[in-house]
Amino acid sequence: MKIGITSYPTYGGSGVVATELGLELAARGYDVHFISYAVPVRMTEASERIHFHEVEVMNYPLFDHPPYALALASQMYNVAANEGLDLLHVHYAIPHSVSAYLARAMTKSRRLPFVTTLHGTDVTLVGSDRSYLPITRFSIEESDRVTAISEYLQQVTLKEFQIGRPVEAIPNFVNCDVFQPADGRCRREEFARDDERILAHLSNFRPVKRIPDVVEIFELVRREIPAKLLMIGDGPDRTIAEWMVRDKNLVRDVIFLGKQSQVQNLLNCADVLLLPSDLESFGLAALEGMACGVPAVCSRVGGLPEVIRDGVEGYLVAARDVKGMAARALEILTDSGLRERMGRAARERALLDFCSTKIIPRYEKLYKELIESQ
Ligand code: GMT
Repeated sequence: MKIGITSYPTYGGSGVVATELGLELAARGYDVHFISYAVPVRMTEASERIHFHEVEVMNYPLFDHPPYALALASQMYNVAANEGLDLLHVHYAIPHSVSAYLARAMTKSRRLPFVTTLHGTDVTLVGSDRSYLPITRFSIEESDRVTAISEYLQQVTLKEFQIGRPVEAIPNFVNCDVFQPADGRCRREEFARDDERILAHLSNFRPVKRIPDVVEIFELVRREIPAKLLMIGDGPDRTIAEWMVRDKNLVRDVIFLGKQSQVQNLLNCADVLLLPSDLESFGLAALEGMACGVPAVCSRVGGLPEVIRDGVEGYLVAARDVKGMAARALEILTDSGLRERMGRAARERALLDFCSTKIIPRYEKLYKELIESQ
């Protein structure tokens, strides 16, 4: 089967999920064609079954805003025709599902079906903005199949977005062989002394991630115990975080690591992961930490309760309750028995419910049904 995959290639969960899906499918014998404006961040493997087709956007003085959605639709159409794609699978509705809709309409010789996977802000934020709402709703309604990455997002899409068609919840996944507790893969001594605990945060540092809260939680923890904070990722709120760290005299204790592709090697060093977001439709970082046996302290928002159960694989605390999150992090960090129990539970839950071996077959089934129904 030949599958075209489109996502944002930048540092963000939807791009990571789309790329990992492509790599997993290629490993299972599918021919995967990534179609985007840049090579996706986690596309670190090369093989004869993994192809990349760049979308080039022509710039012209008349265009204040280069028409990326149209360039993407043209490239989808070209790749589908030249490579004989069986289907397109787009991640993040805006503008990818609109481009796929156009590519399908342009393909006259046969039907080129497309699947849209919703990731969160395409529905909760961007899609519900008045200017994008009608086109987003339209392209979701017109998709041949629609999936959402959590039950929470499935319900939001159906109810608040008033989508009158089935939306299947297929949770995000992680490769449990790549993400696993592995002694020695991260050299703790590079970041902390033996008596120091390590907290980690992993995101694209957008305002929704509450980066200042991460620093404040760490400050409260640091007042009580020796500790280090690993800040993995980059984005708009890195500057404010760096300023806060200087202002709070924490420069020696907070390490900004920037965008990393092998995040598992760093998560292996962490004793606890902080994810205090205002909203997460899923919270892929929490799952990646879980698979590495790292408990998380997260906000009780969106789809996070589907990933982390309060008191089992970590703790859920009301969003913006910095003191509450610091207290929960301290509980984990000061009780090695609890930390080990939660870490084991996290790994077990990842193995049981979220490994790629469990989730990829659901996408394969969906593709097969879709092709058979054409
Ligand atoms: O959070 C973002 O930066 C946007 C989006 C993305 O494109 O990365 O993230 C969403 O998709 C991830 C992967 O499915 C989920 O793990 C995130 O929870 C979700 N973000 C939000 O809902 C805010």
